[in-house]
Amino acid sequence: MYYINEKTNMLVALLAQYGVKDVVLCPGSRNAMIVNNIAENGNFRVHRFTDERSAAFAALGMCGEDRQPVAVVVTSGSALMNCSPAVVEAYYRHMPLVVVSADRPQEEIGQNVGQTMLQADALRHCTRCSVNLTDAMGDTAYFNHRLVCEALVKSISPVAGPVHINVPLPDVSECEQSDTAPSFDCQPILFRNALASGAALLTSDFDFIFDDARRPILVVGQTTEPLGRMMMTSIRKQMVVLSEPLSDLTSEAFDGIFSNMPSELLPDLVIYVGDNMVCRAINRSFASIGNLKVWRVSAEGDFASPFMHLAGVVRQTPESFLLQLEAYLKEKAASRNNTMGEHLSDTMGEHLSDTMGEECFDNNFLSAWTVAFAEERQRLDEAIDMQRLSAAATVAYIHEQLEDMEYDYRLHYANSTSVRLACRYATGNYVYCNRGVNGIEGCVSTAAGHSLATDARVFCFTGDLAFFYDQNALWNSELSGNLRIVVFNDHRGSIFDRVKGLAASSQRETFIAGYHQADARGITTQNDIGYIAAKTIDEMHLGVVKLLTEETSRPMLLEVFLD
Ligand SMILES: Cc1ncc(C[n+]2csc(CCOP(=O)(O)OP(=O)(O)O)c2C)c(N)n1
Repeated sequence: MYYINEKTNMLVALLAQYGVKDVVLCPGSRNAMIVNNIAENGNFRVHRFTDERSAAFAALGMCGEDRQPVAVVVTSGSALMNCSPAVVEAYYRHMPLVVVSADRPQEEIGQNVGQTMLQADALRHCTRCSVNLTDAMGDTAYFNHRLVCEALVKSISPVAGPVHINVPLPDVSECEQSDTAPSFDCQPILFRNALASGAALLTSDFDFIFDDARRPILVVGQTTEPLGRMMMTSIRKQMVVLSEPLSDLTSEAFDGIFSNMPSELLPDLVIYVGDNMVCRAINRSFASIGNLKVWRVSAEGDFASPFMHLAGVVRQTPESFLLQLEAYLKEKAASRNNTMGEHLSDTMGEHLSDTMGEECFDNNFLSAWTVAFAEERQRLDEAIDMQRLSAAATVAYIHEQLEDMEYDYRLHYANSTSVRLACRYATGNYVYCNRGVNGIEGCVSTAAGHSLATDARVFCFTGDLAFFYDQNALWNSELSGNLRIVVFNDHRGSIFDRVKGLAASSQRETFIAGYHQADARGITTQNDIGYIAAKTIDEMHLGVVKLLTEETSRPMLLEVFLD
């Protein structure tokens, strides 16, 4: 007899798929479903121990034989804590001990229900990974699957050690039973530690990642420094790249493409490197693709995919991975070129090698995206009326003027509308932004700090709320003339004008968008900062030229009034 419980079935399937052979089972009713289904499964060597402390040490002893993960399954309450001496020992001995604890549903914790305690993360100081599955299944199936995969992978890589999987479960009496073994269709998330010495990716690894993908997309999130321009240009010739100026000097604006995404632009494989993306629409759009595979590349080997569908993780730095990817794509294009080259004239051959990605993958995919990028560029450029004062016109005008400046500069864009404008109109540049958690509180201070660390001019573009929030950035006599700030003052957080679902709220302007009547003049006077106000398009043009060209010993600020 088997219990039919999705979390249990998924856990048991993944334990087997990740090669767990030995499991130590401890008595209890909350863990009975897991214990029963593992014992019935036939893929495991099962062992009985009543004392959980002893059980966990026994599992540790089994790990010692070949340093493969061994699981111990305990019930809820103090049973888990009894595993802790063995877990601490395993931590300092780098042994892959997998502790699986059954738990009560969250609403019963701390309610004086018997055999309950706060089990989630109870062992976090002495585990390599500690995960707490959610109570719900359905929509959260992907989430639970990712957590179990992550824990099992981290029991052996990059450094072996104990992990804890806490599994809230219903009462066993509420669970359906069946005589047929549950079949649970789930694949393990693969992990490749390409940062380990001598573990660089091989052609065969890339073949494996690309598998039979026809419509691959490389998504590049924020990076700490700009990626090599030549490398990115070369990759773009072979495959579609979605990136932003927060990582890539060759980025193409793409946000708008997602507002009405045609199905022929949807990928079947996403390779995701870097950190957060500014564009949010991409997450929802890709998450909804049924047969998508996502490969994550990061130096930490994190299991992060805002697009879900995680199929594999490569632990590698973005720059090294991309260099290897570039070489792989070139090699792939060249080998195809060689086979076809015999039948082609030289000129044709050259042309072909430039666009070989189209041949390697789906014929039309790269060209469809090239057209989409071009149309989006045209749409964005046409959307700006350069004769009417707006934040977009100001950003576009500044970037036009900056091209003529001979000095070195750095660009900081604050969170909210400003950084979105950067993704549209600052392409070709590298943009700094506090995108780690998207806070508006320190954007000006970060730019001010940067200006103290470089002789280059540091430009900071910010909305009014982010600016007034962080006005103390300017309360500093050390700042000098290389800091130049542009404040877009529309007297509110105007990003909320565009949030669907807020339009009907009569509290939107006052409480949600933080309406105010302040301007920056007083702050600049108090802090000895040069001040320029622009209320018309002509004033903006003059102000920008002054901001870009005037030599001063103290920072300057241009405030563009937009309402
Ligand atoms: C510390 C912090 N508090 C609140 C928020 C939520 N938030 C996001 S955007 C925004 C409004 C920003 O307004 P503004 O700086 O004027 O930019 P705009 O979009 O109007 O150009 C707020 C309050 C946040 N991101 N960070």
